[in-house]
Amino acid sequence: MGRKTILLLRPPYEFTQANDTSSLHIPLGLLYIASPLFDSGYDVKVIDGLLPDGDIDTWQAKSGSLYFGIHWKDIEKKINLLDFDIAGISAQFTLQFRNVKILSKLVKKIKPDCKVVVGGAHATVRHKQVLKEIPEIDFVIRGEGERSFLELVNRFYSNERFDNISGLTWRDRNKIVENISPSPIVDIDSIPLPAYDAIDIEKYLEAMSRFPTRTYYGKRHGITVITSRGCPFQCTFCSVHLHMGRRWRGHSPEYVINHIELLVNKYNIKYFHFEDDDLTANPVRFEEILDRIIAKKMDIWWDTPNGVRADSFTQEIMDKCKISGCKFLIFGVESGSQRVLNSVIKKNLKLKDVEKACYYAKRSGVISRAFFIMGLPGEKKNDILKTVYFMIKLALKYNTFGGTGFAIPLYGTELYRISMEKKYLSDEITYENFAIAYTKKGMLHTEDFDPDYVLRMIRVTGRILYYLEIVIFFKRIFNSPILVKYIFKELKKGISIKGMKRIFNEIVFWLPEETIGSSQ
Ligand code: B12
Ligand code: SF4
Repeated sequence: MGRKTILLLRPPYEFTQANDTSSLHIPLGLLYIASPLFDSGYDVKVIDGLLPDGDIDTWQAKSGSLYFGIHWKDIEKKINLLDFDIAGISAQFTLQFRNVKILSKLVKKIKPDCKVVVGGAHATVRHKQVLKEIPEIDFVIRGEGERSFLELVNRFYSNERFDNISGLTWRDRNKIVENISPSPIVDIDSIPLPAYDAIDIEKYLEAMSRFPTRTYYGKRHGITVITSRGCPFQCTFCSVHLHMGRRWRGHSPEYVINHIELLVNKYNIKYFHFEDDDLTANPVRFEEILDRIIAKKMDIWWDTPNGVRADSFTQEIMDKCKISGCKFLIFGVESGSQRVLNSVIKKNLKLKDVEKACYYAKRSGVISRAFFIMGLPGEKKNDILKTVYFMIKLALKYNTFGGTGFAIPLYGTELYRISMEKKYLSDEITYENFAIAYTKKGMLHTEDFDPDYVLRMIRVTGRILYYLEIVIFFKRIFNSPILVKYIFKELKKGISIKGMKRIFNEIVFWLPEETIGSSQ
């Protein structure tokens, strides 16, 4: 008997009225679950709907929806070529869940006897609803999938029952059965590295140079690397504990360095987005990772687009961030009101520590930014104003520019519970409303504010910060003949609007360190 093939899939990306930018990234969760399967003798095929195949990358489906990635009919052709009994689909985002539904139906239409398994952040939280709503889905795996998916596959092929696979919710004839909760994988170094060979990384890198990715102006293409899982904090708006747990588990520095070296040596990737839930939870481990990157002269770039806690930095660690190739740090600050941080969000973060971290960053020449949220139940207008002032202060004093998002009641969070109980939702949670809430206008109103007020405050803050950036731009140019020369050189080459934007960013955020200054 030949090797059994397990098919892993991710749907293409559906644009919404509110969200019209695509983002291309490798299907990391699927690569993690693929590794133990390969190690146990299965063959794994990945069909990633997000990776454009051929010339067409954006297309309109019959439903009228606009998509980025591979057309449904081409996904169908690809599935048709494979012989498999089990298909695993990633359901990471609530926003994209209706495409998981379409994909599950497509898989079952082509292969009615196969088993469809879904996993990921959204599926974990909505496991029972997912099975109720979509008869084509047979199993949901909650939480980390490396062990339970392999267990499920093994049992399927040896005709065993699924009763005691932890973290599994499944259809036992007509009943939906919820097995015991998954326990987090404690020794995470025992998890094999993601099976990068299951995809054509070259193709991703090539496509990334044509489409927006998180890498700054395309000099090096970055990919996500996760060095730890879980977060012990209890921020009310956050959902990561629901699938990654509150118990923090870090890979050893050896494991992390091996991982990075594999990506550098085998795939020539030299830019890494560390997107852990809590990268710096153990500052000693974090510092050791930086020490090793420096000692090995790895010549990599890295950043933290997902946000890091500001209270775990010292000047020494910050200097090491700079030397080891940090391109920018984003601090998850959320509010400029200490009251909100303490008793509304429960973030357990002090604003004075945020300022310290921004100060260290400025002194070390590390670009720093910050995430903020507005429109949280319990926040007063006065708190929102404090956030605006704090954002301006960070920009002026430390060159730390903040971005603000609306409070989003993700399923399963404390914020969701409060919003439902107190009827703070302005709109039903539908696909479109969720998408709008991410980018256009929040969906929460309380006794203290409505979505219009929050939108106004976010816009005003954005505008103030925008003008501050322009001021910084000219201040830097006037203070630096090197920059004037640099701009002239670029202009001589004949520069496009895109190129001008790039130079603007370089000057405000990146170049050259000596103009950043080091006094408070
Ligand atoms: C990196 C990241 C991104 C990156 C890239 C994603 C990627 N590479 O896959 C980008 C920038 C694209 C992104 C965008 C967004 N993100 Co994001 N992102 C993350 C982040 C920080 C890490 C994801 C990751 O790579 N984890 C590492 C792997 C190992 O974990 P994993 O993918 O969860 O996979 C494991 C399990 O879930 C499971 N599993 C996963 N798939 C499958 C499939 C099967 C069959 C099985 C059995 C198991 C299984 O097994 C895997 C191994 O253990 C997570 C936070 C988190 N902790 O998950 C948020 C997270 C997934 N994002 C989130 C959100 C909300 C967004 C945005 C909507 C944000 C925004 N403001 O626009 C957008 C949505 C984009 C879209 N497509 O619509 C939420 C999702 C919550 C939800 N219910 O929707 C998360 C959980 C963070 C949060 N706020 O709580 N994100
Ligand atoms: S610190 Fe970050 S990951 Fe941890 S609970 Fe708060 S928002 Fe979530």
